[in-house]
Formats: sequence, structure tokens, C-alpha cells
Amino acid sequence: MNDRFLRALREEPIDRLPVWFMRQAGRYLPAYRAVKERAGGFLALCKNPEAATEVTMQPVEIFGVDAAILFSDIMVPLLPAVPGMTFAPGPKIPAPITDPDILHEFDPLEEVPFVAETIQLLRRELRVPLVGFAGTPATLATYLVEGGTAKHFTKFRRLLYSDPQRAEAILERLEAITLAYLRMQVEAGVQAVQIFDSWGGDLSQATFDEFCTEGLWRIIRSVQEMGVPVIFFARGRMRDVGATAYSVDWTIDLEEARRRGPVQGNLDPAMLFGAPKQVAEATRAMAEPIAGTGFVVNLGHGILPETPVESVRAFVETAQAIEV
Ligand code: 1CP
Repeated sequence: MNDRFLRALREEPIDRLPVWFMRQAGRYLPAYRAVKERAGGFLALCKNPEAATEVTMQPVEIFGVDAAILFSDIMVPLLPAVPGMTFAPGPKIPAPITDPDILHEFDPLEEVPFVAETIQLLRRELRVPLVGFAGTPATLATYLVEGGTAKHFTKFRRLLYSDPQRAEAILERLEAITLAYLRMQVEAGVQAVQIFDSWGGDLSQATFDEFCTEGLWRIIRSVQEMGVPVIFFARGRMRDVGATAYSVDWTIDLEEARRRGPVQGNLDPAMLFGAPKQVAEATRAMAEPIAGTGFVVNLGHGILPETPVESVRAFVETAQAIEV
């Protein structure tokens, strides 16, 4: 078992840097596109444990990354409450949701059984740790209130000020759903959890504290109490929510972030469109100054579609060759 990813999160000695990257199973890989087509599309792929296992393992087999991330989507736990959700490729909802009562109590084993089945299959196959994940309540609410992907996500922010009680009620329901979903994942076998706060960075610190901070502390504490480390990913900001490690984007100074605790990141995924030699240089420039335990090499956000596979290979191989 390759456990250097988990050892780095615990700040235990490691032989070399662990590396994996967000959205590592994805459209840039021809092998992924083939399985997705065979499965009948993105959602069908998420619901098919054998196919989801296959695409989760692809980047481990192709590049030798040191962790696998469950193939699914942050919107999957909302499928039971939001029938008719599609992906095109971002989430799309038939009608925007602002009624908290739609977000009923959630039994993940009953309502999305394919997630636990995929995790169990993966644990039998994998020789690297499996990362489970969820979106934050505010990020999920952003898509629900908007009705899907948008250019400027302003509707949820507007709701926070125009009807704070309703916003609060939505966030409370989403916290309960997220907690149930993550507990199920840990019980099924994930060895770390990453929480994606893709849109929380858009909120002022005061608004984030008013609506988000306490709920995130509760979610993260509960997962940690189950013995599993929690990585908190956010864009553009570092906010203290009690996480084991923080996944930061390329606008954050990595050395400064590392002083606060274990850290993951943070190459700009656009940099992978450079030639392999440039990618190798950029990876060394990013990682060498903080090479050692407590650091997991990753990108600053998900890998982009159409990223050249050779540059991805240069990123992974360079990171794995850096001395610790
Ligand atoms: O057609 C396709 O192939 C669908 C594209 C796709 C994929 C590959 C979507 C739709 N989701 C996913 C998988 C996914 N999504 C993973 C899988 C694990 C991995 O291999 O890394 C994860 C962790 C996510 C998480 C996710 N989904 C986030 C958080 C991370 C982030 O990028 O900020 C968000 C915001 C989503 C929503 C979503 N789902 C899909 C897309 C294209 C999007 C983004 C839409 C938008 O930007 O508004």
C-alpha cells in the first residue's frame, strides 16, 4: 500500500512527495471519454459502480499518481431531491430551487447506493489511498438557487441579503445532507475527504462567517472524529475551518500557507498547456521550496479539458523526482 499521501497529511516522514490532481479522471483523457460514451453519459457513468471504478483508476494506472479520487460529482447527493438534474457538462436543474423543504432528509445508502458500491469496489482494487469528497453547503446552494452553471453566480449571494432566513434554512438542510453523505463515504471506505468550496471565496469574510464558518467546522470535525483527514479546497482565499490540510490555488503563496499547516496545491492548471519542459520547470519552482512532509503536490483547481497528456505526465514525474 502506497500511503505517502496520508503520511504527508499527518506530517509523518515520507520518501518522496505525493502527487495527485483534481478532476484527474476527466475529459482530457481519451480513455475516460471512451468509458463515458460506453456508459451512456456522465450521470450514467456516476451511477455505474464498475464504470466509475474504471475511470477512477485510469489516472493511477496511466500516470502513477499517489491518490485516487472517487469518480462522482458534488451534485450527486442532491439527485434524490432534485429529479431531472442533468450535466451539460456542468449541472443543470429544471427549475431553480429556493424552497428548503425540497431538501428532505437524505439516506445515502438507500437513495444513492451506487456511491458506496463504487467505494467498496475501489478499495478492493486500489493500491493508493481513496479520497472521497463533497461540496460545501454554500457551493451546492449556489448551483441550486442559480438552476445550474452561470457566468456570474449572483443569485445565491442576493438571497443571502434579501431573504437571509431562507438562505440559512437552505444551508442548514445542505449541511445535514453533506454530513450524511460524508459519513456514508467514510463507512464505505474512503481514507481522506476533500471538501470543495468552489464558490465560497466569492463571499466577504463577514458574510462567510455569518452563514458558513460554523457549519463547516461542524462538518469537518465530524469527519475527523471518524478518524479521517479532511482537506479543504477554496479558490483565492484561505479561511480557517478546522481542516487537516488546505488545498490552495495559484493566487496563494504556498510557503506562507505551509506555515499554517499541511497544504496541497497549487500549480495553475493552465500551465499544463506549456511544453513538457516548461511544465517540469514550473513544477520544480512550485514544489522545491516546500518539499517535505506536510505538502501534497496538486493543481490549484481542476485540470482543464484538452490538457495535453504529455504535460500531465511531466507534471507527475517531475513532482515525484523532487528530493525531500
Ligand atoms: O462530460 C463530462 O465529462 C462531465 C464533466 C464533469 C466531471 C468529469 C463534471 C460535471 N463533474 C465531473 C467530475 C467531478 N466533479 C469530480 C470527480 C473526481 C475527479 O476525478 O477529480 C469532482 C471532484 C467534481 C467536483 C465538482 N463538480 C466541483 C468542485 C470542484 C471545482 O471544480 O470547483 C464543482 C464546482 C462541480 C460542478 C460541476 N460538475 C461538472 C462540471 C463541469 C462542473 C463545474 C461547472 C461550473 O464551473 O459551474
